[in-house]
Amino acid sequence: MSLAGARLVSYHSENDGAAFVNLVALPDQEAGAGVAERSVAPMRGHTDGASLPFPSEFMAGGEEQSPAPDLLVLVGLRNPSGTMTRLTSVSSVLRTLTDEQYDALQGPWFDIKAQRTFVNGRTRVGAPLLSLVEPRHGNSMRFSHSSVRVSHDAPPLAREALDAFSAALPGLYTDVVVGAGDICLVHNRQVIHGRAAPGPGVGGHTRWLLRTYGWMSDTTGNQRPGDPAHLHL
Ligand SMILES: O=C(O)CCC(=O)C(=O)O
Ligand SMILES: [Fe+2]
Repeated sequence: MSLAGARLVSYHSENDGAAFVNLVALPDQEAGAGVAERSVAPMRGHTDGASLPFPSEFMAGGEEQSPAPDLLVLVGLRNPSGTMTRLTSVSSVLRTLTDEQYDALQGPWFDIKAQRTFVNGRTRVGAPLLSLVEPRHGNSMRFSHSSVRVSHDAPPLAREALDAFSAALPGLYTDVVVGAGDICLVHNRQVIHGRAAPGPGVGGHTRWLLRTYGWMSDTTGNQRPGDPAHLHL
């Protein structure tokens, strides 16, 4: 993390603030059918914590929750079947859009539901998906196929832009196998990530990654007094 100029961050509202989370196939009996099913399913492209503020929004004040992670860190423990992590740069997707679509993604036209793993997560309403004003972060995107909808008062161009962005993604991924001992750092605003299906089976030799998040040095969040340095609201 420090080689990347970053520090570890976790959120009270996700996994009880755990700094490291197991991405591993979960058994029905322990996790419940829905969670168990998702743990072995493919994930379409997204950024993590998409409903959380951009750093610029947090700095402007009035935000309860801390900014979304700058970095997603995947640590491979085992991946014998070579399940692929799928990555594409936001800029390569944006290049396929018209200027009007690109502008529309920066408008307050989108509602973003909280990621399932965040408890009591609020929907962000009437917000942009693309920000060009994040310090040191260039084109900054938040996105999820399932959690982003156009707001009711959005112009047709907003839907067109969202549809175009979503449709361009599948053709642009680079597949990376995060194997045992690999550490994959993903810029969570400049890169869209997803994965192929880890496939059936629990335990034994099935895929197991650890996931953690990072912030770059100039990103700040909301802390409770007495909490460990990495833990934020
Ligand atoms: O399993 C993976 O490779 C990625 C999982 C992921 O993106 C997530 O849990 O948000
Ligand atoms: Fe993710």
